[in-house]
Amino acid sequence: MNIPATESGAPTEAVQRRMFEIMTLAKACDERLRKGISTGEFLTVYWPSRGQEAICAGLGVCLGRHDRLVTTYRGLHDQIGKGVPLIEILGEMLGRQVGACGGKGGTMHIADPGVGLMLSTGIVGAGIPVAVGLALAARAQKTDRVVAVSFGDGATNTGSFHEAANLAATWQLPMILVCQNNGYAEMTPTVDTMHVEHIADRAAAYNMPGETIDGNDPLEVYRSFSAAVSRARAGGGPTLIECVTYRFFGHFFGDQMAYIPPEELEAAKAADPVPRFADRLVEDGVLTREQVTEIEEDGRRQIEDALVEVLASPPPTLDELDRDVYAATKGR
Ligand SMILES: Cc1ncc(C[n+]2csc(CCOP(=O)(O)OP(=O)(O)O)c2C)c(N)n1
Ligand SMILES: [Mg+2]
Repeated sequence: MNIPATESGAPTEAVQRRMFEIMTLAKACDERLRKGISTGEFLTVYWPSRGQEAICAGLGVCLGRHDRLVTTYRGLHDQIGKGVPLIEILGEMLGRQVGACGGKGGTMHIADPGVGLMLSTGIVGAGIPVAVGLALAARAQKTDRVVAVSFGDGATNTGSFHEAANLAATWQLPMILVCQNNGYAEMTPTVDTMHVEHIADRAAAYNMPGETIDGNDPLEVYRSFSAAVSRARAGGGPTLIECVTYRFFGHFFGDQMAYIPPEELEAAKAADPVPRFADRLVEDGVLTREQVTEIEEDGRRQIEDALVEVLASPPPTLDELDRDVYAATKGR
């Protein structure tokens, strides 16, 4: 979106409003999906991003349309932030022709290069080397494009992360590595799988800047992302940003979450980043309570409108089976 910041580097009121719109839409979309799945209205698999909305708001306003993003199976909020149309997201999740990949990819594999969402992957850590390639291409093509890659805490234990971080730093690529540390990898607490207190400290091994931030505070996310994007765009190389956050609904929707201490979940939900940001915007005079309600209603309306089209769209036909699988070669 690239709305200019104020002179102090803080987001303008227009940026703050936009961030709240993105967060609200991501929250409403999550709620609608969970309702649809649990009532049997439609069938899909879903790895909920509810609770992590401040991060996608930062991506949404700090990246321009020409910048690129790589995300994961837990990518609904990121896809919304990057501007993938709701019809394409929901269409793909529900396996319909109107989906971003014609309904053939499903929830884990949503891509929309037209808006810069290059890949969502189900292979933990695998998006980071792909982002290195995209950043290398951005430089080779002499663009000022920045590539952001979003991944979890668990992904930073993979070889892919370390190999990619090494190359990104060695080649000083225009990247931001966004770790959404939600405290768990599947059912395993992060603290059981690494001996560092802060994932951002891993950046030091590659001599790149690393920062741990409150990933539930959109203004903190904005400050950190906008500085990293400006640095990357100006040729200053990559940054690792650890956004500390929480996932409210476990690994997948339907996860009983028996491994999560109830008081931990309760405390996280009490600090829900979406209503917290709404309160702050009202307090700061950026929005009125009525405007907050309007934005929430508008988000829900956008989702219902998209769903009408999605549910009217058929699944892919059989002759789609090998389309987009092999490269089309001239003369064949
Ligand atoms: C290479 C690979 N190893 C294991 C898995 C199984 N798996 C799926 S999600 C996941 C946890 C990843 O945790 P994290 O990176 O913290 O992301 P989060 O799900 O919390 O967003 C694992 C181990 C996988 N999909 N890919
Ligand atoms: Mg995690």
